[in-house]
Amino acid sequence: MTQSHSSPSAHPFPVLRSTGVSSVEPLSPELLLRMHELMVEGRALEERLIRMQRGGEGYFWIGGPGEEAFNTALGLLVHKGEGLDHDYLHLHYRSSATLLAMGADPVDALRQMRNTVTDPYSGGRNFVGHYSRRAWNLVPITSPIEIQYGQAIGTAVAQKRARPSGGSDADGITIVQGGDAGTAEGDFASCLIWAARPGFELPMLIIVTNNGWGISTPEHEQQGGEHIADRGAALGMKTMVIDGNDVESAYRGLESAMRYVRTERKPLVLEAYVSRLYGHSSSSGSNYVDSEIDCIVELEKKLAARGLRTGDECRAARERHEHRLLEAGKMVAVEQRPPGEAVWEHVFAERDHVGEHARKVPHDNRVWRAPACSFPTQKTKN
Ligand SMILES: Cc1ncc(C[n+]2csc(CCOP(=O)(O)OP(=O)(O)O)c2C)c(N)n1
Repeated sequence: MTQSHSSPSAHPFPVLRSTGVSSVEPLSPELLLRMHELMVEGRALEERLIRMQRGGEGYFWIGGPGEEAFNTALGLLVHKGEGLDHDYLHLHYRSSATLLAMGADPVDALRQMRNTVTDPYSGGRNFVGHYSRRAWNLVPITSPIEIQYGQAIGTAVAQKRARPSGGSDADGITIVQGGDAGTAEGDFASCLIWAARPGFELPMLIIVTNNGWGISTPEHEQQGGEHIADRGAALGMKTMVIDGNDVESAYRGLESAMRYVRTERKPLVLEAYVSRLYGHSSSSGSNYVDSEIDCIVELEKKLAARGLRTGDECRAARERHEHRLLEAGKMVAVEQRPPGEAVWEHVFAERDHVGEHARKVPHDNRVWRAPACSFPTQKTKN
C-alpha cells in the first residue's frame, strides 16, 4: 500500500508491515523478474559477506538483507551519472542492493570486506558496505550515522541554484537515506529545516528506511509520533509512508515521489517499512531472524501466483548467485592488501575538484599534495 498525505491525521493505516494488500498499479512481468534476480543476487552477496566475516576474512559485517525490495527499486529509478544534472546519492551502510541495481559488480563488495587494494570504493580502507563512486554522484557512505542528512543539503542547494523551478522529469535531485533511530540526531532536523525553507525549497528526496530497530532499541520505545515522516508534514513538506517490503509498493511509491521532487523542485519525506533479517551487524551475531517479513519470500509468492517463476526456478536462481559469489570469494582471497607505506594515500582528496586551483591549472596537473610535515607525531616515534 502506498499513500501520500500532507498532515499527520491523514494516515489511513496504523500498520504497514503487512504485505500483499496492494492497491498500486502492478509492475510488468519483465520488471518483476528483473527485480527478483537483483534481490536474490543482493541476498546471496550479504550472506557471502557474513560468511567471510565469520571465517576471519573481514573484521566486521553490516549490510542490508531485508531491504532488497526497497533498495532495488531505488537503484533502478536513480538517474545515474556525474554532476548536477544527475541524482546525488547520500546512502547508508545497508545499501548494497541499491548499488547492484545501479550496475555495481558484487565482487567489489567482497574486496571491500577483505580490505584489498582492488576495492574500488576505499582502496581497502573502509568497512564493507561503505560505498563511494564519483562517476555515479555516490557520496562516501559513513559509519557515523546520520551525517549524510547534513551533507545532502549541500548538493541539494547546488541543484536548486542550477535549476530553481519548473524542472522536468529528467532533472537531477538529491536522495538521502538512513535508518529510523538515527533520525533522533540533529542532522536529520537540520536537513528538514533546510529542505523546507519557504521560497528556497530543495529538490530532495529524504528517505527513512524504518526497520523498527536502532541496534537493540525498539522504535516504539523511542519515537513518540505515529510516523517519522510526519515531521516533514509539520514543516509543510509532502510526505509518504510505504511498505518497503513489497516490490510494487516500493517501486511505485519511489517513482511518484521522485517525479514530484524532480518536477516541483521541492522536498518529500518518504518513510519505508523494511525488515532487518540478520540483526544489526556481526556485533549482534548476524543470525537470520525468522520472525520478520522476508521481502524475497513475499516476491516469490507473488511470482508463483502470477505464473512467472516456480519455486524450483527461484531456488535455481539463488544457487546460481551463491555459486558465483563463492568462486569470486576464492579469487578475492588471494588479492593483495594495501602495503604499509600506502597508509597516507587517500587521506585527503588528491585533487581540488571545485576550488580556484582547479579552475586555473590544466586537468592533468590538478594534484594537491599534502605538506611534507603533515603528521610528524604519527609517523615517527618521539
Ligand atoms: C554518530 C553515531 N552515533 C552512534 C553510532 C552507533 N550506531 C551505529 S548504528 C546505530 C543505530 C542506527 O539505527 P538506525 O538509524 O535505525 O539504522 P539501522 O542500522 O537500523 O538501519 C548506532 C546508534 C554511530 N555509528 N554514529
